[in-house]
Amino acid sequence: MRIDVVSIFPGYLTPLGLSLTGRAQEAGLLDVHVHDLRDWTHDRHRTVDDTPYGGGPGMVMRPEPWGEALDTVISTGSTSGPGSTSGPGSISGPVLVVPSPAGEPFTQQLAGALAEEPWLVLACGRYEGIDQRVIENARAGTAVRQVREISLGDYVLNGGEAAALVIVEAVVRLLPGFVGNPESLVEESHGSGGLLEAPVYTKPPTWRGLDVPEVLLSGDHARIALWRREQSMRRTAARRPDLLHPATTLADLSIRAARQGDSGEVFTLQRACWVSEQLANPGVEVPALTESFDELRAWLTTDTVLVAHDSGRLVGAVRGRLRGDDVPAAHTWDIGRLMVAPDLWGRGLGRRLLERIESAAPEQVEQFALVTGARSTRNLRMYKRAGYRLRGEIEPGVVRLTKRRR
Ligand code: 6GU
Repeated sequence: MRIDVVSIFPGYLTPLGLSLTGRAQEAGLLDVHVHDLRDWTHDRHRTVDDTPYGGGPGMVMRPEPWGEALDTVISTGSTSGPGSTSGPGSISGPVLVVPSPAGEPFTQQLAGALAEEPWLVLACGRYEGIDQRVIENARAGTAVRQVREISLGDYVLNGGEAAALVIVEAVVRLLPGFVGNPESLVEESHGSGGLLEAPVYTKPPTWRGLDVPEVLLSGDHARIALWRREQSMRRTAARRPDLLHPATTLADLSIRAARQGDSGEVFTLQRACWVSEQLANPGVEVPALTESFDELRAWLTTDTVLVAHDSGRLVGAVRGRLRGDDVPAAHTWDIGRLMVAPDLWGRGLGRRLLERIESAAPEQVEQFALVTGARSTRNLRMYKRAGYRLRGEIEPGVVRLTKRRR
């Protein structure tokens, strides 16, 4: 693999000659070239930055030195490095990596993808960043295969150099033939398992009064594997619960008419949703919490009920009907039991279900009506945004809202 790094602090990248990356270079697996961006300036002060258009703090890196630097680095690498030895018909040119706090998250998966590339060019920005046209221009042309703006995490560094060191180290250790024991790659945190590693110990068995866990000295490999698995789960649950329950993107969302077989899940979801409703509205009777399973099954099949699924899980539901305790006439569509799994609140699913149940109303319907707790502020905000107007209290702590059908 060839790696070019462009920076105004080339000295910052000297560690690339040490340790793992140093050995990879000696082994001929890696060919690193560090360039000083100021070599492509033409004024006496070797200026690389200027004030931002539109105002604001800090300085922005000017596009001209970057454009010239990348042109030269890429054309030189194409005629001398492994980039030029890539087989006929393969797409040549490097992947341009731009470390930036505004980039896509750097993950083990992305490191693995970059490790498959024959050539990376890293452009280290300083100050507030590089003029965006440098990235746009690289994306628009054919000199680079791909441009990836990459962030290490949710914090701000002063420049891309430290990030470039991190990215190079994570990538280079994945190069084929690099780590002596390939198994040590598979087992690692964020490797295939997706869990944090169990704690590790070595000799002596007792140190400052602390013993190595007995199981690790037992020689019982099945027990050891089980113990490590359990430790991994505990650590992950405590420190990185997000790894156990990856955020649902709602990318796989589907909404359909409810069936009798959905009643168990709707019943459970309803309990989960209306507990917080009850807590927000003390003293108000919440029928959705007290009704029996049989009562739910009754309306699930007679009324118009829609259910939302994401990745096979029931995550939302809503009910529409023409009769209702507070519905004055048959031209009113009574909407109720709008529920969304609490871990998915704030992603617009309630609004989508509301729109779907509105359009499911029969033709004669002229207005939509619903009720909610007077103190259910998130519900009220959502209904108001959706065009509903408050019609007053129908009983203490319970308000009615309506909206004309358009
Ligand atoms: Cl890649 N660059 C900078 N400047 N700050 C960062 C970062 C990168 N990742 C997190 N913070």
